[in-house]
Amino acid sequence: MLERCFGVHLARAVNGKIILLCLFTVVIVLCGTIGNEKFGTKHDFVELKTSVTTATATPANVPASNCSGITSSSTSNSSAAFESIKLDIDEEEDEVVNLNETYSLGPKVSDWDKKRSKWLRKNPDAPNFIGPNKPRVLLVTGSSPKPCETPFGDHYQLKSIKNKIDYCRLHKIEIFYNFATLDAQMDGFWSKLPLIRKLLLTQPGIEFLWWMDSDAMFTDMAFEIPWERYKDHNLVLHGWDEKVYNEKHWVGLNTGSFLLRNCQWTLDLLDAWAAMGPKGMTRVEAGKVLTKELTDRPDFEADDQSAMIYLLVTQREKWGDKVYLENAYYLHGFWDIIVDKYEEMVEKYHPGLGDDRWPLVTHFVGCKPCGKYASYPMEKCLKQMDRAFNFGDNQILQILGFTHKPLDSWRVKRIQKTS
Ligand SMILES: [Mn+2]
Repeated sequence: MLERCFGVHLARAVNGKIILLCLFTVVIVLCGTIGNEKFGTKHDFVELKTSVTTATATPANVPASNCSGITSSSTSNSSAAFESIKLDIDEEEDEVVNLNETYSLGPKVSDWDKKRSKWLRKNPDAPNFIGPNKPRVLLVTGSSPKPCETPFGDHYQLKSIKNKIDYCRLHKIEIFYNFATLDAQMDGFWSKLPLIRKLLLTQPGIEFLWWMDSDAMFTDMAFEIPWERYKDHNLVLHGWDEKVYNEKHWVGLNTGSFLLRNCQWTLDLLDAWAAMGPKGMTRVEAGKVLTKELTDRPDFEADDQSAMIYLLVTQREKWGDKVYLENAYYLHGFWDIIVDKYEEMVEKYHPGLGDDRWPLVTHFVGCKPCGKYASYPMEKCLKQMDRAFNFGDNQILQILGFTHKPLDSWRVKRIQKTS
């Protein structure tokens, strides 16, 4: 087919390029992501170690899945497939990385607290607290600028954002949905860093920024974050002190859903965190350090979660005081230990608990409905994502007098009045 379009010679050259690119991408994809981020409460940890070791085939993570651009060397000859490859070639040419430059997230900002206070004084109509112990919060999430590689992927992205809109409306949280790659050097799971920094600097009225992966969904619509608990902290992640500081375990905390305070400390942290992010040699070499230093980490390029653990372990005096590792509820909850229990939860408990009885967040680590590689079978992922969505959505539909029943069904039924 290519021959017909371009002539044999050109087609061969293009084919060669494509094959090289595909091979390169397959290596990146395979190395690149492996089942990152996991776990729920402490008692789940041992049980989960097994799934970590088996979940090692793919890009697990996050937002703009830029690493998932090309699929595999067995890509078909269809014109759609060719189009997508062509797009990637164009991008590849644009992204020239200069390894001699020292990477920076942006111009150094050193007086943010002062500037921000001044701004807040000048803008009393946009206060950083909207009630007692109720900070103004911006939830940030996003997905790849390109259409999903699977025909149903975009539908699941839509479900995911609908789910977040519902939670945020109920809890007076603002939302920012990102489609753009702001910094070509910080792609894949690193793309959230430049984005977060920009948003903090352009929205001084925001007190907390809540990052949430597109593969995470709210499953407790009633649970309110215990903001008061974090009044002396600037970063809140799901995790365990012991797992991070003592064991240096690579899934001792999770970066799929976390809270950041808008202040100078956070800008400094982002700078330190970003050091292992720039793609190319930096990220590859940093990955080797992380695998060597962290417990049970598979060998792949540096990821944001491992880098955060490494930063906390190596510079605990500098950052540790302001970091809260939360495990009293599921700021992030690993889906595989949650999804089979939804029916039992409905029987025994009620929304508003946020923990393993009624998880705040169900995070589909290792599922990639938008890409073609995942650590888990696609069918299982989609079924369970539907169930998680419907479990959360039932708490919204109930207000209207409807419910998804059974949980697997997109259909709704009227709730029968028993009284
Ligand atoms: Mn994720």
